[in-house]
Amino acid sequence: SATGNKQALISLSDKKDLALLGNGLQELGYTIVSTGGTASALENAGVSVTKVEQLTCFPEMLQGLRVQYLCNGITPQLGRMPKSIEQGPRYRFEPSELDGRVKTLHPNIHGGILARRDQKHHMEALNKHGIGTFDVVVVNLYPFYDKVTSTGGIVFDDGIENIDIGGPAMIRAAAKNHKDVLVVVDSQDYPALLEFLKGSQDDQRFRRKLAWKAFEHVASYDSAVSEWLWKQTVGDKFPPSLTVPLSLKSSLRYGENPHQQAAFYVDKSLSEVNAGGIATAIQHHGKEMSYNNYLDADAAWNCVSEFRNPTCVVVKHTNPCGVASRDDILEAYRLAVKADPVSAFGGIVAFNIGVDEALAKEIREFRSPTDGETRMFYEIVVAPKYTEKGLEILRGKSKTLRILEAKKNEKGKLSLRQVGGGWLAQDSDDLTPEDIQFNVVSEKKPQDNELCDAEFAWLCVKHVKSNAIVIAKDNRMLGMGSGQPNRLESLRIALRKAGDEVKGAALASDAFFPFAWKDAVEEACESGIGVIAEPGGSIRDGDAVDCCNKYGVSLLLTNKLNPAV
Ligand code: 93A
Repeated sequence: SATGNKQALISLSDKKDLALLGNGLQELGYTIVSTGGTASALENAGVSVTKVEQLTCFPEMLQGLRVQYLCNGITPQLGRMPKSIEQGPRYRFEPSELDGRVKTLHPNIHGGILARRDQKHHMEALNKHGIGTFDVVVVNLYPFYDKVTSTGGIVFDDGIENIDIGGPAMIRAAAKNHKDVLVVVDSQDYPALLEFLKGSQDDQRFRRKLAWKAFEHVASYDSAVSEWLWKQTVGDKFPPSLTVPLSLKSSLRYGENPHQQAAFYVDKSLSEVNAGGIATAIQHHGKEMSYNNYLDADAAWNCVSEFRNPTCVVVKHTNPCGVASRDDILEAYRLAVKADPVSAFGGIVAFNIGVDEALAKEIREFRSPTDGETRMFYEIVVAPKYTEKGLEILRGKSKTLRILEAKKNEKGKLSLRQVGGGWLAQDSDDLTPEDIQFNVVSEKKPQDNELCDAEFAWLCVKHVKSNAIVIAKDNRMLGMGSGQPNRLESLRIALRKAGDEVKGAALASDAFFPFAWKDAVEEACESGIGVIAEPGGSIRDGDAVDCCNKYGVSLLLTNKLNPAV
């Protein structure tokens, strides 16, 4: 640098661990250059700073004056300042959070980042203009994603103001010149950075990895901006913009089969505040998660999250094979396993409430209902939380048992599926029982408890692979049939599993009964099913109604039909 000191450029919106970084760099003899807010925060932490303005000989400029509107005196909203307004009960000024669109966009900054240290004429140019080099650049960006997804949303102008321009420019410049400039965008990398600077060895791999991460940070930022702008253009209408920002979470040992390589990517939304779902689950114990483990855990977590009452779901090969809701979660757990103890063995157990000592003991001790002797064995337990004691007991169950703590999935996420050469996209299926109006089309009207059973079976069948049939009663699954190429076969499997308990139970089917209606609906009625719930929409619906009338069975149609039918 001009002073001969090593220089670090720091400009951060998220000031987490800034004191650690600033003090660490200062101790190592770095001169620290910073933008307004970061400089103040550093000074407060006792670090001496040079302001960018001192280098650029320009004030940070093009400030956005902002104002807080008090609409109806209650709802505060942020926006640009309307012309000629007085501060008063309706409008209150807010100190500007974003100081200036042009702060670091200057040759004295970018020259110092981009100059090639091995090019004589580059260094001569810097000397001529009195520009010092930067060895370290630490930047994170305006919290665009948090702002535009914050509850209530934000006004358009505020979204625009939150698009960071100078930050990405510095990150890109430093990442391009990573051979000589260390670029850091994640506070988790501060300790590694300081360690590296303390050492005497250079390591281009370390630098490249930081540069890779930097470009990834900027790319997902730009995706978030472009998606938001697309939404501002078309509203929430389909099709959405598909620049889903993904980041590598981990390499997996193998894929679906041992000869396939595999990795796991997370839907990265720059903020992890709301991020839920299996991708962000914390693993407290057990063997490394495999590709199939993730699929199964996801299926179990998605299904159990549907229910409001304390519920246990057991999944095997991505299908729920046992589901039960009870006030007493211990009982729910036992009933869920009992639905199909053979499949439950080696399966995934998910709860929608916390696992405490009593539940953990039950999971540890419960013996297979098949022989009454063997302790049940599971691959994974998933729950929203665990007590200390609960965790300790589960850890003691087996070394391998994967214990996951998951947060609820975000609603309204896109569901994507790969096909050869492309991707299919659809809205996620977020319908709740309240969204569904069962339409009674049979002579027999269902009793309240039958209606509850039908709703329960309906929530389960959504998570069973098609062709899907679920039989349920008294808030528990009695049997299910899945994945058969014909519905009748799925029905027979479900009936067989339900056994004698089928009398008066509810049956849900994930699609209408087509031509085989006679066999399927008739077999269900003959077996003693009390109520059938299905989407309807077959040209033979009338036949299904007649059949149910003949047996005195209630038939409910959800009428969630393809608009083209
Ligand atoms: O407004 S900008 O697009 N223009 C700039 O020149 C600029 N320089 C840094 N945004 C700019 N920044 C951003 O300011 C950084 O990316 C960082 O997120 C933030 C830090 O501001 P402060 O230090 O004032 O809190």
